[in-house]
Amino acid sequence: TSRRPVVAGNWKMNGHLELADQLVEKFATELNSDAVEVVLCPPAVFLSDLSKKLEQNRERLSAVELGIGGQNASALEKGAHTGEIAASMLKAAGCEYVILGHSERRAMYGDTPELVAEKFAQAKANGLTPILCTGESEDEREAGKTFEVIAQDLEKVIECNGKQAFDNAIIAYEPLWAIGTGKSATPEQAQEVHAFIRGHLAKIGDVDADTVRILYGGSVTPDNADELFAQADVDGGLIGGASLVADKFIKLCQLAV
Ligand code: G2H
Repeated sequence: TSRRPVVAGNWKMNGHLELADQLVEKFATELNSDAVEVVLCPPAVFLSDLSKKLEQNRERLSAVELGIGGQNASALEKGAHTGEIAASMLKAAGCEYVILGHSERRAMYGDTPELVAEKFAQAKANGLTPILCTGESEDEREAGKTFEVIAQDLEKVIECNGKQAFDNAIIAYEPLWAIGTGKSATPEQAQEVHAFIRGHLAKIGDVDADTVRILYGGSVTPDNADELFAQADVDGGLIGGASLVADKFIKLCQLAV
């Protein structure tokens, strides 16, 4: 099976529209390939402007498969929820994707496996492709619980969304100890977990697990990406820090081709 790789930039609470200008310029002149799906996930307030920018440059970017995504979405449809953003609003702002359950949200903003599964449902209902993040902490890895933790995240999503939940979804494996630490997982460590995820999906879901893209995230840089992306079950990356530097991000997109 050939899975088109995905390289997604998670800007987190960083970046500015000038970065988007730099990226558009680079994509137009240095990528010229639709063999990789590129996703930009800036802070939500930039989404509409970014979407317009891409539209204005549609001709120049015609060879590139480029989309935008949110970094989070509400588990609810609408209503009195100050500060929240509905999946339908992300869609209206031009998003095709949304990152869900990033470990920073799980650690600091109350994203439990159940809540993430409900967000996933809202994303799906509004035509967004969820990029579901999952991964173990250092303690969990040392206690031999890596697979258990990840299995629980996947199972909750299926419990809440049905066995076909992952038919149009992306998974990002992000070991917590590798996030923003400069200490990436080794290619072997990543491959082992990615293979587990694919196998587990095949077991608990009713989708062709061979078609599901599984990204690696956690301190990916142009220096370590080549080997990570070369692993059989690694279908690209979710990039934090390096997505904020246009030169590095474009390099990562090229490496994924
Ligand atoms: C992991 C990753 C992007 P970084 O959170 O989601 O960030 O590449 O900075 O480790």
